[in-house]
Amino acid sequence: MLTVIFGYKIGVVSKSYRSALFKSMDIPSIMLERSFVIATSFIIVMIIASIMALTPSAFAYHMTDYVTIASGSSTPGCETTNSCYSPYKAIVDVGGEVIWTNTDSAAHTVTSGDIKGDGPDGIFDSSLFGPGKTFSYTFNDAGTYKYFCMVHPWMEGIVVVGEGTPIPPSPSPGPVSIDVSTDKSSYNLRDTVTVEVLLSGVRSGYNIAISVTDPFGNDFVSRNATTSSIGIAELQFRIPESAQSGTYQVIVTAAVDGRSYQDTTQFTVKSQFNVSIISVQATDQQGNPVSIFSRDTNGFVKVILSSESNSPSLVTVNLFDSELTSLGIGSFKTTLSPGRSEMILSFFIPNDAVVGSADIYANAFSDWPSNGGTPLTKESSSSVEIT
Ligand SMILES: [Cu+2]
Repeated sequence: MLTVIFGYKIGVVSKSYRSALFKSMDIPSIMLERSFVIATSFIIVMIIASIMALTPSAFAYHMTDYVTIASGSSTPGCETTNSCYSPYKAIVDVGGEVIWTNTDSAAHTVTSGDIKGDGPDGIFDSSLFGPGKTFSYTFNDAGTYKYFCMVHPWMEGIVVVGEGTPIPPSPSPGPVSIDVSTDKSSYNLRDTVTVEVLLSGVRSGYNIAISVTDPFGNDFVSRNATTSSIGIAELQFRIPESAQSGTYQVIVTAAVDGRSYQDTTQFTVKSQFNVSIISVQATDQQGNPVSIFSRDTNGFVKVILSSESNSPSLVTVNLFDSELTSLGIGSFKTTLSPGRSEMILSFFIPNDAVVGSADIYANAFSDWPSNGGTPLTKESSSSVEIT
């Protein structure tokens, strides 16, 4: 390798160092100048040989180009000298890669498109990348690509790929899709819900209908939001203290080119009642514990609950004989005040109740489940002997 280079480069080096590197295939090999000082040439050739050894792809130098995002480009001014992205024009062959390095102290984007025209064209987009970070993109289609910074719209640059100029084929827009998500899957009362919708495959400025229904299916939120330049629409709302706990449905819709697109998600709102059942017990009418209920008489069940706040509650007590036949259900709808609450419910024990051990189950709900109520606490149970 070294001898070949030595053989034809001696005379060339003195003419153009650069052309020797890039046009060496076309150089006639007879251009030797014997008058040239061999020793000097040898040193130069050795330098060239070592450069080539260090950069084996020297002939493919168009495959990568480097752009620096200039320090201070986050304030206007650099655009007057086309130096926000430096160099302003990057050049690569088809299949080549451009690597941008952010040397500024602010975050920037490298976003394809014409900021003075239609904005982002979707061919490439770094999204925000911070100081010291890089972004790279490989260009597989010849053309001249404009790009800019989404947050500093005075920052512009171009990439020329291959012979340049032919307008790059407009990117096949991806299939249109809509995706909705919430920032959390479960919220407490008074929390703020952030609904984010991504409409991909189209440009910005679409209206998204965002509808939220509560556990009863009633409309809770019904609004429109407009997609940003990156196709995102966002909506925030707060869950009022009076809101129903349970599962909320989020439905988003958008119309694109006469077709409608829809996505759904759901989140839960947790009750914060912090109700617990302390005890459930068979008692007499005054609430004194008993171990026996006699048939054909009234039995009483005392439930003691505790609550941390004023809590609309439905307390139910179910009584089953030893054959799991329901002997009745008692319920009590009230707003529990903070602290302990005690209630006594009565049951008439029918004549045909099965003698033996009967089970008592106590529960607390925010309302009847058929009205959208949800459990406030775990079920509690005890037993009583039926005679
Ligand atoms: Cu920027």
